[in-house]
Amino acid sequence: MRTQVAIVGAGPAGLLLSHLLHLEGIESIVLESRSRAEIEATIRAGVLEQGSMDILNEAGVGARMRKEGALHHGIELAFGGRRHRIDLSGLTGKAITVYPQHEVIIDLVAARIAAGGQLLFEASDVAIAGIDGVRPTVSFMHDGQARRIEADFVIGCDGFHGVSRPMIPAGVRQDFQRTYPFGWFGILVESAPSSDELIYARHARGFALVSTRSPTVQRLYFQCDPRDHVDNWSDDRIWAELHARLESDDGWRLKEGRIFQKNIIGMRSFVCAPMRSGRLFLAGDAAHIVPPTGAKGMNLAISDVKLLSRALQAYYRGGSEEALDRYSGEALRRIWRAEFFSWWMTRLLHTFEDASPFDRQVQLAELENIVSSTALSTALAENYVGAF
Ligand code: RFL
Ligand code: PHB
Repeated sequence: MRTQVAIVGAGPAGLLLSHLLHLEGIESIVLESRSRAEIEATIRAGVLEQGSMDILNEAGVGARMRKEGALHHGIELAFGGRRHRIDLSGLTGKAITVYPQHEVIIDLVAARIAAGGQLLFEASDVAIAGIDGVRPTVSFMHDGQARRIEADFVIGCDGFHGVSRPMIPAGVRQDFQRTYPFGWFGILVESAPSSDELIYARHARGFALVSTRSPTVQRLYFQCDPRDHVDNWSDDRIWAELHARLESDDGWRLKEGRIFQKNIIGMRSFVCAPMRSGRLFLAGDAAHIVPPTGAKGMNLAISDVKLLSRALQAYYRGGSEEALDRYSGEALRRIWRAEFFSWWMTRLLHTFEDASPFDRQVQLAELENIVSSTALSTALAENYVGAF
């Protein structure tokens, strides 16, 4: 098989890149190891920055997001028994949309298929070769047959555990990382929303987050031991923990409902630089990971591929590799700012076992400072909505 751009991975990065290239008349093939049903049902992110919404709208895949997504103009920070609103729109002129990642995936898959795009699901043994030449290849197994794609470029959009990043030689690549000594316990609940806006809560027992998926399904998280098991957490224990962490002086109370999914996720910060080796480019989680506290992961994947699609467009229009040469540096500048914000929000809101009583008081003082200063609230809001 022959194509212009071979894309490994059908997450938000790979699917959107393929669609953006298609809109510019550039041909691509997307290889995905999982089935369509699986990628369309995996519950992950929920928050889209305005810039991400703009990109999805411009790409013509935003109709359902505009209809079913919930526009949020603020978030709340809860600590010391009180909730404090950060007026995202008032402070930045921008908003966020809560629209689940798997719905973005459903919309992108439908758009690719409607446009006659080549999407190969359940591809296994994916191997990339020849990235130092002008005709890199991707070989794989599909429908019991060994297949090979010859392309001009290979784009690794295969997430943190994919096969692309290890292709960048160790001598060239620098990995920056930090793992956190806690994880998030996430649940999906059948109930009406407890709050009109997301609540990020700092409590002596640990962090908690009240998010939403739809008018009838809610997404809640609480800080936990990353080695813990969901089986250790009965529904009653989960509700008791969430009520304790979200206790409030003003009579507000979290709504309970039927819990129909429980999972534990680890937390890490990670950046690989450069995001390129020869004709191989990385985008999204394949190159960088943020802890979910800043809600940045899917947004970074979207902004990476926007940049990369423009660079590929410049190449195919005029043959110049200049924009491709600038891709890694330009993407990394934005990525590091999001890495900073996600690390900072994580540090601000979580309980650290080794924190001294002094550290805990300073953490509370920092939160007090943020909610009582327009300058500091604005800085948080600008980072949260991605106003840079
Ligand atoms: P993905 O989504 O991981 O997609 C990679 C795809 O590649 C496939 N793959 C392969 N295919 C072929 N061959 C191989 N060898 C392959 N290896 C892997 C995989 O099956 C998969 O389909 O990466 P992508 O596209 O870069 O997108 C990144 C986002 O998914 C991720 O950053 C976000 O989900 C992170 N995230 C959040 N981001 C936000 O912007 N806002 C949020 O509110 C938010 N909340 C979250 C999150 C991530 C979470 N988890 C589970 C880590 C909340 C959670 C709980
Ligand atoms: C989510 O709804 O899954 C979500 C929202 C905000 C975050 C992380 C995850 O910071």
